[in-house]
Amino acid sequence: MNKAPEHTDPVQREITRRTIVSFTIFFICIASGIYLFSRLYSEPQSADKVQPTLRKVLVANEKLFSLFYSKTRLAKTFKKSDVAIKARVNGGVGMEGTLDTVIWRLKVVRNPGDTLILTLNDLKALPKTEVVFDFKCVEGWSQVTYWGGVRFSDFLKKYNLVAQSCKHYVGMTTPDGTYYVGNDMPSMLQPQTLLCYELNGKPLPQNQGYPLRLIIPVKYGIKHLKRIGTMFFSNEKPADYWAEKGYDYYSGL
Ligand SMILES: Nc1nc2c(c(=O)[nH]1)N[C@H]1C(S)=C(S)[C@@H](COP(=O)(O)O)O[C@H]1N2
Ligand SMILES: [Mo]
Repeated sequence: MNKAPEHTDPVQREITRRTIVSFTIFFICIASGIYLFSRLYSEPQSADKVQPTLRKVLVANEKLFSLFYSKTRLAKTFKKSDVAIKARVNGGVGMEGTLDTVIWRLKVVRNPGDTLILTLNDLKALPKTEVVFDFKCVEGWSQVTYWGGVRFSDFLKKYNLVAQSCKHYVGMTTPDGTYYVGNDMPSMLQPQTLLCYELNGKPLPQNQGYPLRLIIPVKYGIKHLKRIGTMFFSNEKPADYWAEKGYDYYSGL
């Protein structure tokens, strides 16, 4: 009689064939996903606490993004009316106690054994630049904030730090040396990067880096070192607090 017409119906046969193919592909994808995931997570972590494969991806990203990086590309700026009423405070490493500008000095290591020593007034004597931008923390929050200080590139020019500006990196540490960051020179020379001494037109609060902090809008918050003590220049990547804990060294936006 009319038995099993689906075996001979070409449409039905095609549907069956496609269903089998789809499920096979589906299971292959799931299986390879599980395989790759377990391989990645069983990789021994290297000294920087990241699996070597993930580190390779971060390094590749960094190379790719630095190809497109331009010193003239600006971070998006905002109007002062967009500024958050209360600037959030985050991260207190190297911020113990209060700091007095009677004793504080900025130490600029021009070369090993040759350190320029500056007061806050020396920096305030330079032209002031302001920036209102969206400050982003890797923890997942962001806030429009308003900062003022000396453009890093103006500072280098004023103090004739020409040879230093040819180095690949700038390192900074808090006076007690417990928080430290390294930033690449192209990002430091970007015109919105400030040696910053003001928040909302007033001196920085102690917990936000008084008397001097870095503001570098092309980077995540981890790179904006608060309470600068010492600054130095080098062709090797300076030590970096969060990079040592596995975060991306570049941390660009
Ligand atoms: N000295 C010092 N600077 C620091 C940190 C820190 O712990 N110590 N934390 C960083 C992080 S993770 C962020 S998000 C910003 C926060 O700056 P804010 O307190 O002005 O919001 O400071 C950065 N600079
Ligand atoms: Mo952060």
